[in-house]
Amino acid sequence: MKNILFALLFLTACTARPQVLVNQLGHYPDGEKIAVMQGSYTGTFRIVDEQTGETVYENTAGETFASPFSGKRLTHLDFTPMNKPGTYRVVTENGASSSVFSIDDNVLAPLASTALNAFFLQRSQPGHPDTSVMIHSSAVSLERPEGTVISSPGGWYDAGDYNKYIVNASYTTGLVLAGYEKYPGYSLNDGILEEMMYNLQWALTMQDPGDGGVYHKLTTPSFEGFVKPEECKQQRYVVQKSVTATLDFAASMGQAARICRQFPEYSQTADEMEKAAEYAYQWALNNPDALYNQFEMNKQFDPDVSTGAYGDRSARDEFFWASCELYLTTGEESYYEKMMEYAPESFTAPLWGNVNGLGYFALLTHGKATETMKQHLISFCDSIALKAQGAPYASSYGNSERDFFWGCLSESCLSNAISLLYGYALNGNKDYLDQALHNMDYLLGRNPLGYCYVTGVGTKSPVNPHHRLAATDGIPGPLPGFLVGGPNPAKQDGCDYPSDFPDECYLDIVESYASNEIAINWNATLLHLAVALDALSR
Ligand code: 9MR
Ligand code: 9MR
Repeated sequence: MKNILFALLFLTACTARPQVLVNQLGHYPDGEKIAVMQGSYTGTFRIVDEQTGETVYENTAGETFASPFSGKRLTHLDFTPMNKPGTYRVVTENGASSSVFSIDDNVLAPLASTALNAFFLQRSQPGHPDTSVMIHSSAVSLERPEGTVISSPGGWYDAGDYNKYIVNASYTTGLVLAGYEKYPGYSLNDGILEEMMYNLQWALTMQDPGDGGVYHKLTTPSFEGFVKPEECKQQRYVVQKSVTATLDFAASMGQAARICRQFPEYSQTADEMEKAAEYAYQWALNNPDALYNQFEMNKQFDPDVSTGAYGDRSARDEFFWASCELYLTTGEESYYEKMMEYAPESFTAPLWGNVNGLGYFALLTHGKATETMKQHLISFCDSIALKAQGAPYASSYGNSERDFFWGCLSESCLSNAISLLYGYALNGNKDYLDQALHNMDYLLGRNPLGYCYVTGVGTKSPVNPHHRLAATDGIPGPLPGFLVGGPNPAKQDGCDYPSDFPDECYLDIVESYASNEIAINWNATLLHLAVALDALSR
């Protein structure tokens, strides 16, 4: 009894103690290294070697800041000069301590590997052969009347659900292969290309051979329950050809064709992809207004479809991205003209619903960006870098309410970081690289909840993501290597969140699809950024 009491007292003491928040993977030897201690603190801190127990670095605490949301105080502990490889912990005079982390030349390499492997794990399963998929009434053509059965096997599931969506899939392969082209020779590149090709092969089956248009998605009418793939019973359909899906397809196929062209064993595939891309682009030119609007579609066609919409109100950015990729692949003037016609007014970090950034990336990598486009990117990077000043969690991300929404960790935190690295390649401003690393630090643990938001990575990471594959595989715990959506004050899932602060609206329960789902596009940003930082920091 006495022992139990003591243990209880000890536990209470532990939980009451302030935490030192760190990137739970760690840092590159030459990078900036900042830990964030909860509370105001003016004492000293030490870096303790986990193996020997020796203190290898000591310094006094830095500045204290306040969270713009909760008002909580946070103190920076900067140990940038400590650059000896090893495993360490941050310990303060008053007994606070961090989790263990590394300083290592390859510190993000395992993250890149696990993020890539996640795509393999996300491949559609034998329970979904997709060899008898029906043409939905919204997708009929002369050669393919309603109820025609087509085969569309393979590819990854989109996310926590089992459907396959062209807009998001094309964005995903496009962003990952942008990294492939930008960091040639990276150790994982062969595996990356192979995995992206796996999904692109599926995407090819989503093109209507009769006219070049691309079905928006392959889906059940409504989401399946949390059941295993082989227990799913609903008919699967391909739904309405849309201009956004068709252009995203054209862009990513055009890009993949260019990459495949370098390998003799892929030369036939390259031909096939280039042809498919140009055919799709032609369809888009003839159907510029075929936007996907699920609500309107359901008024006209049956059965109603209520799964992920990936809808859009404009295809300008898709026209831009596709024109960029096809110009680079074919060299044809007509694509150049369209690219200039659709060139945006400013740079925005890429996300599934706005793919302008992918056009910039392609042009930059191939030395074809205009001076205006370069200026757009640099002003974007400068505006991001500015946000890091006085940031409580020492990152440009996470200081504004607008930073928190469905999928924000990918679509803001990581997408901004990736964009900063294109800026870094352009003008060599080291602050951009530092800020990209700081966003990664935020993602991997230096944040209000102390979560490392990637499954299977770090000391405290999500274990109950909204992920049907993981939840029904009979094995406790998540599948590894997946980034979750992250804090989202909109709480569309109606779950009972313990906090209303935007940066704390995160819940590690299966039901929380608005904060704890996984998705291929989110993993694309994780993989691209991990590869980029690893390639640049060695
Ligand atoms: O599981 C679905 C997830 O993949 C979607 O992102 C989310 C929003 O569209 O919807 C989830 O499905 C939920 C449905 O929308 C409402 N009923 C509960 C479902 C989750 O079990
Ligand atoms: O990532 C999508 C996010 O931007 C939207 O706000 C959200 C609601 O429409 O849908 C997200 O995408 C989901 C898709 O619709 C269905 N599969 C799961 C995706 C991730 O939650």
